[in-house]
Amino acid sequence: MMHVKCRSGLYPRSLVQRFAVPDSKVSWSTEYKEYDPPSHTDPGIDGKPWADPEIVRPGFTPKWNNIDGKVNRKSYMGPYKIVNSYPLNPIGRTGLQGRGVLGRWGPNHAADPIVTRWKKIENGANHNDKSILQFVAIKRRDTGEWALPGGMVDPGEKISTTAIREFEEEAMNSLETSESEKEIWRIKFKEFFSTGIEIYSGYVDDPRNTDNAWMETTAYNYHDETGSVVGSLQLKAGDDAVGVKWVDITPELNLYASHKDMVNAVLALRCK
Ligand code: RP5
Repeated sequence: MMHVKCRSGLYPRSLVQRFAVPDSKVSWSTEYKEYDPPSHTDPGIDGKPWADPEIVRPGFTPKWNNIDGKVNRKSYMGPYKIVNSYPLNPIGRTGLQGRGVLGRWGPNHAADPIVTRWKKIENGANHNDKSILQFVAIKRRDTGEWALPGGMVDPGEKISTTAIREFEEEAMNSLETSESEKEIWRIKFKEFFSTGIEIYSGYVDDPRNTDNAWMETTAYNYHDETGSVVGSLQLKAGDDAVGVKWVDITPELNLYASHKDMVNAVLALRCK
């Protein structure tokens, strides 16, 4: 995987321009004497409970490449290097130092649910068209792009729990749903969400990545073969999502970060 979306233009939520890194200079093993990226850490993350302090802060002794209390500082990409006290992006240069808007130095772990069904053909017979696989996409509030309804793993949280929680928050608006309604969902979807298949685990080409902080995810596929479980669900955008819909998986699809690669992996699994 090469940096594409985390190597171009202005850094999100800022006026900071990334240092332009050509394809041939992304790898740290390629010498690049002129490399002089700006440093940026969004002031908005300062003091947030989900964010690390500055690296040089007395008393901050992160256990790099380890499980650090409830924070997982291990990378799926193998051991990352620490250079001058700072973790180094395992894929290479991004044109920006610091943490940007990410909370953790080093890997920031997320989980992504890829909920799929066959497209419904409503011609009276109401059957499924098994040549077209659909997945639930949300429209992100920050970039306006369509994306998987994923989110950050809470400290100590089981990753598959994050994937399901995020689906409920972003695609079903669980944060504004009554407890009694949620209890009905839990019974209805318990079995469905226990059948997830891990599709991907690793680095994400996320526009928020920097040389010292980056996104990693585990993506799970939950497939509704008959379309009768979540396939018939009323979707409702919530939390950080401003839209939600079933989307056909086609070659033209354009998604946030490297989500298209994960969706394509599900397509390959289901359409073989
Ligand atoms: C992506 O950012 C992950 O794949 C996941 O979809 C998402 C998590 O960040 P937030 O949606 O919580 O901002 O890299």
